[in-house]
Amino acid sequence: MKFTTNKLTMKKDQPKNSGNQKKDDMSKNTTKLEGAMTTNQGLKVNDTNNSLKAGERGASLLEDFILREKITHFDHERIPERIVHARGSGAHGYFELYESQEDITKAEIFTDTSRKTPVFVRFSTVAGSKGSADLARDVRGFATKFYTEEGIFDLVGNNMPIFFIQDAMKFPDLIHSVKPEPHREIPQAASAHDTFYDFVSHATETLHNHIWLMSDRAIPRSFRMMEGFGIHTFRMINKEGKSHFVRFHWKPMLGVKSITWDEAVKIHGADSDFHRRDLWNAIDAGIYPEWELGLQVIPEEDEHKFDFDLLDATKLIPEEMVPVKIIGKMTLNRNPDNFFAETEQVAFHPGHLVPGIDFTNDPLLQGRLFSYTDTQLSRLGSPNFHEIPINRPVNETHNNQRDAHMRMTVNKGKTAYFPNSISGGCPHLAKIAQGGFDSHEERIDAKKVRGRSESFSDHFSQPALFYRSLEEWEKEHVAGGYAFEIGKCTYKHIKERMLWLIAQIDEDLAEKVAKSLGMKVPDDIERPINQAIGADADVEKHQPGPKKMYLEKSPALSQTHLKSEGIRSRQIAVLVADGFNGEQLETMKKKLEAEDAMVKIVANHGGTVKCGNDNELEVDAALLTTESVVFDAIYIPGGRKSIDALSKEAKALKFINEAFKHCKAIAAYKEGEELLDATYVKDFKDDKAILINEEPKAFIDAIAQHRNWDREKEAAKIPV
Ligand code: HDD
Repeated sequence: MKFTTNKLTMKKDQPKNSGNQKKDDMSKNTTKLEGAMTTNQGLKVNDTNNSLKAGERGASLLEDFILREKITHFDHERIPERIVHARGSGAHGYFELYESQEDITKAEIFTDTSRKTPVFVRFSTVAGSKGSADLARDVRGFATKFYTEEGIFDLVGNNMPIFFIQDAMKFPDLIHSVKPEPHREIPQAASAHDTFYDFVSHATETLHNHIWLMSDRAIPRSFRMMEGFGIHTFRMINKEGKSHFVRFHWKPMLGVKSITWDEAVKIHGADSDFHRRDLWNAIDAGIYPEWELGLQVIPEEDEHKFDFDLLDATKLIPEEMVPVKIIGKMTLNRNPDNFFAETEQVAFHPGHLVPGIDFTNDPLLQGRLFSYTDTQLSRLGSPNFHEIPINRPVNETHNNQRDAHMRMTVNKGKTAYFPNSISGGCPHLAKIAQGGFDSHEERIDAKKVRGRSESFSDHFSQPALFYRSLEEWEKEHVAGGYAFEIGKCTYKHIKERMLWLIAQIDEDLAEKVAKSLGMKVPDDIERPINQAIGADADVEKHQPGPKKMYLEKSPALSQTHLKSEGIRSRQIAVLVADGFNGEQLETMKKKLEAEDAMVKIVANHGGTVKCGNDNELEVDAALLTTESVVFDAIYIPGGRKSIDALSKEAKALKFINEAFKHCKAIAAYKEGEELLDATYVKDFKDDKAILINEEPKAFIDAIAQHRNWDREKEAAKIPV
């Protein structure tokens, strides 16, 4: 009898040698939807709709193993979500090195320019559950898995260059305070509540990351428009064994762009998957997001030359003091085939390293090195999580670890120990010259203490530097962020303490926030705050001293000064009704699409919409199903009938008013101007991002500016 293999489970999805080692590796486990349906045991199934019964109306039979298999599998389909960073979106891509960095590292990904190293990146929010909305005010995770030929290297960072706390010991407290309050599980994916501010106001080391959280960095326009940071100081080790301190930076080619808080609130309802969809759609359309990788390199001998401690993860190293050296580029060019298999099961770990990269003694990093493997044991259920295809290295692994839940590898041979003679000594040890990892030798001569270095004590200079470095519009947003969040707290003493702490960062800022809250900035607060909290020693030690002024400003901290590239992938709504001017639309559309913008037809109804000469166009979104907050700009072509119809549609007017309020570019042509006259825009026609009867180039330039923040104060008065 001839044996046939089952197509569904055995068919390899991708050919070998696609040019991407990880894609080829994943193909071993990737299936296509074809062939006959079978049970998990390979038995062909001919009815998946009806259970086995005693008579058609009779009781179901326990014997029905097909029903039992289907339901049992379904019952167990969920795994625990990540304790933090539960909500995330991933994509595949590759990293290319511009120039060898052999002076500082022996890592092959950073020395061999001929390599195209596969990567998988997962972006995330921190506080919310897996199903929470994308536009929460939150830090964003930016975790990159490099599948190098020397093993996995994970850069598990965030979109802000610093962290809330200095020692991993405090991480559970930080996270418990920001997560929904335990008695009633409210609020979801939001830091604006009592317990978080109780913690922040008593742990002043949080204030730096916290002011970033109040800034626009916490409400990005897109994952593709965020920076990424490794945060900790790492080490790089070269062939000679010399160590340099290094901080990692990802710089997005599309620039760093954010939205307003009012938009964030509305996007929650309009499209709670906004960031996930945006990433997927851009990659699907071939507009691949790109980041350059940069390094801040500090020679070991300069370790103590700074006004802060390089081991303190709540401090950034201003780029003006140590420039970021750009060394390569990452491109994300492939969406996952299966969310669960890839984005959910991917397991990052700051301790996944390759030779040439090593840790420092940063106490936050040191604690992380324990936490990440530990969490995978409960989340993925077994120490074999490294065998899951998305986590598997592209190079072969050999060791004597065996068995445990869900072991996939069939380890041949009689021995599972080292040293052995029976298996010829294999797996044998790798010599350092042949790529074996060795930890950097560091002299440590110290007493065993449970404590923190005095050099970590300054909690106020850097939040102040950040605030000073922002442009006026960014400062306004920070003040608005504080006012919203503290305004949601219900304890007066927590609000007062926050105001007092903000005043230690910047008095004007505290005054602004206090005014919005209808409160006064207190002259002082009681110290120690409360004998009962047991944090007195800590609190006493970290009272604000004179702020250090190592830089007046760091321009690199403001979004305004970061590199930005045209209007690629920007979403432009063309607002029309039947009878619009097709030629005007075509002219504008061609120009926008030539710049890789994504043009969407938004009409007052679904289906198709007719232009003046009766040609029909597919509608991308009816006004009924969309909101202006999901677009970057609006174009209104002329056409008498179209403009007359839209002028009568309340939703069309709201669409324009809201886009205007959010400082977006709006262009109108011929009769289109009359639609603007029916909105609040009529009083702002000389605004630089309101373009009436202008060439497409002027519109493109205005979109490239992202927003016209100059109008924000006035536009904020618009009641939409
Ligand atoms: Fe963490 C996940 C980033 C401190 C413990 N962390 C996690 C993820 C990111 C970060 C991006 C999501 C990875 C993914 O997409 O799967 N974490 C950071 C950064 C930190 C940091 C930039 C400070 C600089 N983390 C930190 C500390 C601890 C943890 C101090 C514990 C002591 N982090 C975890 C974790 C998670 C995690 C509980 C949850 C899911 C996971 O690891 O795989 O172990």
